[in-house]
Order: sequence, then C-alpha cells, then structure tokens
Amino acid sequence: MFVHRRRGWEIPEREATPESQWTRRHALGAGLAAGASVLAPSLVSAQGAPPPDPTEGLYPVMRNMRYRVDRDLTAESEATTYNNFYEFGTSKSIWRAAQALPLRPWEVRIDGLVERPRTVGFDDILKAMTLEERVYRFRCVEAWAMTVPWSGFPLRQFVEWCEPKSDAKYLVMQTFQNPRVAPGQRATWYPWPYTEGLAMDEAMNELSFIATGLYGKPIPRQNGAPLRLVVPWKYGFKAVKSIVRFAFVAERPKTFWEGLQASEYGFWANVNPRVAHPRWSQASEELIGTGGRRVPTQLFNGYGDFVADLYTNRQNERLWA
Ligand SMILES: Nc1nc2c(c(=O)[nH]1)N[C@H]1C(S)=C(S)[C@@H](COP(=O)(O)O)O[C@H]1N2
Ligand SMILES: [Mo]
Repeated sequence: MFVHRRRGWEIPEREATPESQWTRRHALGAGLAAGASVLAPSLVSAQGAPPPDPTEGLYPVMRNMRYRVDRDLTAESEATTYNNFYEFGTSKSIWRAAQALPLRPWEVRIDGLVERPRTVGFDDILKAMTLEERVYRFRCVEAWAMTVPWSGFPLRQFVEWCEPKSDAKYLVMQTFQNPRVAPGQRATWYPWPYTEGLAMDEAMNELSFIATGLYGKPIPRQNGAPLRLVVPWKYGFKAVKSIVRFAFVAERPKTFWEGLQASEYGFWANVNPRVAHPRWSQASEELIGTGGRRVPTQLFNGYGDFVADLYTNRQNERLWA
C-alpha cells in the first residue's frame, strides 16, 4: 500500500515573521563593524563582567517556518543554566564559570582539503552568512530534551564558502583549547580539545546548522559562544561548542567521546528510542523545565523525513549512539 506521509515542510507558512524584521536585521548588520569599534572601550569593565557582545544588534532574525516543532519552547532561563560543557566542569551548573571565556578576538581556522586554507575572524564569517532562526528539538544522550530557538546559518552555506575539495569526506570541528580559562581542560585524562565530525553529506543536509544566537540574542558562552554546531537528529554530544577549527578530511575522525568511551558513544550517534545506551533506556525523554514530564523519544528525534536517506547505504554501521 502506498501511503503519502505529509512532510514537515509541506505545512503552509502561516506564522512567518513579518518582513519588517528582515529590514531591521540588515540595517543593523551593515553597522556591525562600526558598532564593534564603538563598544571596544567597554572591554575594560570596572566590575570585571564580560563586555557586551558586539553582535547584539544582529538579533532577532527571521524565523524559518519550514522547521516546526509541536512542543512548547523550553524557558530561556532553563536552556541557559542547565548545560553540558565539560571544559568548565562536569556538572550542569557551569554557566557562571563559562563567563570567563573571552569571545574576541575569535579566530577560526579552515583547513585540510580546501582550496585555500585560511584563518578568519568570527565577525567576518558572520558578514558572509545569512542569519535565520530555527526552532529545533534537542535531545541529550542522557535522556533529557529541550526545544530551542537557535539563530545562525545553515552549515551547508558555510561549507560552500570554505570551498572544500572533492576528496573531502568528513568535516571535523574542534572547540577552543585554553586551560587558563577552562578549568576542565586541566584534567589531562580527557582527549582535549573537544572534537566532533560529520560525514560531508550530513554536513550538507539542510538541517545542519551553526548557531550564533539563542532566544533572539547572541548565543551565551555556556551554550557555545560564539558559534556551535546544531544537528537535531543526533544526540546532543555531537553539537560541539565554541568552535575554532573546521578541517575537511578524507578519513573519519576520532571524536572526543569515542576517545573517552567508545563502547558508549559512537561516531554517528543518531537518536533511536529502540537502541538503549549501555547504561540506560532511550525510549523516552524528560522535557527540561516541565517539572519532570516525560514524552516518548522519536526515531531520528522526529527528523527522519529530512535525514533517513543519509543512512540507507550505511546499514552495516553503528548508526545509533
Ligand atoms: N566543547 C563542548 N561541546 C559540547 C559539550 C562539551 O562538553 N564541550 N557537551 C555536549 C553535550 S553532551 C550536550 S548535551 C550539548 C549541550 O548543549 P547546551 O548546554 O547548549 O544544552 O553540548 C554538547 N557540546
Ligand atoms: Mo549530552
């Protein structure tokens, strides 16, 4: 029997943000360089508090209504105070410690199998990309979940800008390494820097996203400022934070969690409620900020229409966490 399943993106765009928000974003975007220099003196702050973010004027950006979630947004106060960021500690309460991370200058190295290896400033990347907002489900392998409005740009747009060569098969992404500000990195038994990777066809999938903002503001340090990966059909540990390097390579990289505990965390790490983690079930998830409400977990975290095709020729691989 042929069953036509309606795909998420076939739902009409009813709630699209009015165009006036675009105009605002572009007007402010054009003033980015000037704004940054005006803010520069406040880098020296009397209280020792982090300086204001020079990209503040870029947000909010228009929400892309192609990506819909039938869940309430997680409260901003939850998403920004309940985090995993081992560089700043192994508890969920690292948000204060993460404020020590300096965000400028923020240089990003693009190398490996690319036409022109180069180092670019984060603000120059932002100027080259088109920002949008996407609301995605977010599922940690620890069986909790959130619903988050990310702002940023499609990873595909960035990959094209990097001009990879045709023999590039994987994209490796790495977090900064600076044990002076990140006390977790003084623990030498971890394979720092935090490293993640995607196959090139995964990186080019329309869902793959680089977040530079959250809840209509620049992304906070504890959530991976100034730029972090978002791949909503995979467990959260794939979503590497505070990236300083994109390397295009021919061989599958070894990731941080594979280096630490390969028996529990694989490379593909796609969400699957029927494949348990060695130490707990993945059948359901707790929605953070709802007083403990649990809901069933969905295959590919509900994004199978977008990504299942990526894996039809990889059935002999360990596709799930
Ligand atoms: N550099 C780095 N990136 C990281 C982590 C980390 O410890 N270090 N934790 C991962 C895990 S396990 C999860 S669930 C998400 C958490 O993202 P959030 O704090 O924005 O919810 O970040 C991922 N990215
Ligand atoms: Mo996680």
